[in-house]
Amino acid sequence: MASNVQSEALVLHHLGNSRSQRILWLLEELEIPYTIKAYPRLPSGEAPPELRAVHPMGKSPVITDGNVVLAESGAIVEYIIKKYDSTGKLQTSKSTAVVNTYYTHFSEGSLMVPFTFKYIMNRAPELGPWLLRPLIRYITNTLSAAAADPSIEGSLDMIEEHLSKLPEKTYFAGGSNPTSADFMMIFPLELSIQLLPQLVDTKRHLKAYVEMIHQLPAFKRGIEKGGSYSYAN
Ligand SMILES: N[C@@H](CCC(=O)N[C@@H](CS)C(=O)NCC(=O)O)C(=O)O
Repeated sequence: MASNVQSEALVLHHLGNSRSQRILWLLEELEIPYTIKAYPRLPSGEAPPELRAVHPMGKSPVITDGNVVLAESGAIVEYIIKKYDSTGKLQTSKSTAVVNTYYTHFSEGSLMVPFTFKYIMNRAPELGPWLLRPLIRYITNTLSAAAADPSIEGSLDMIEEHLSKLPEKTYFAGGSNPTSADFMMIFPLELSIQLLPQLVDTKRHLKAYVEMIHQLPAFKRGIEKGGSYSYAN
């Protein structure tokens, strides 16, 4: 084991095809002991009520670690690195720290916001009366394309420019090791490739970055342990 910190009590409360995959990759990078408690999604795709018993938000990821119960993938990533990265392999340097902080928080604070809007718009028709569903679908598709896609496109343009300035095969913050920004950014970049391929098509640095992460042994082990994850094909 790479760490001598006691972490037997660390449990990842996991949903397939979710942001929880970020935490699996991180835990595999650190090679610390942990347990996965997997929850099946409801037929609607929502998290089952059992997750609410772990944390009031009822979403994944959540970790329990001794007395600590922590939700929010960004908070979890920062907590785990702070507590368990005893060899310093996931730390930033002075020159990469600010960029790392920015992208660690940009991921959920900005980039995931329009994706969440798209997800809600996509689900809205099935919640409406059957007869009106085609009309609702038309409206939600229009809103999704008009309100969310331009925002995602702007973010992806910024990311492509950022990555294009980094030497090849470096991580998001510009160093030679992954840092919290990588664990946070991979998920929305995978979503972009899967859901909006037309926006990513010409972004070769972004695609090369995602491909580099997908080839990492720790990332692959995380995929094997997590069960279902359809964003890394
Ligand atoms: N901002 C939160 C979002 C958590 C979240 O929305 N998780 C989704 C999976 S990616 C979830 O649990 N969805 C099921 C549901 O909302 O019922 C984070 O970064 O952890």
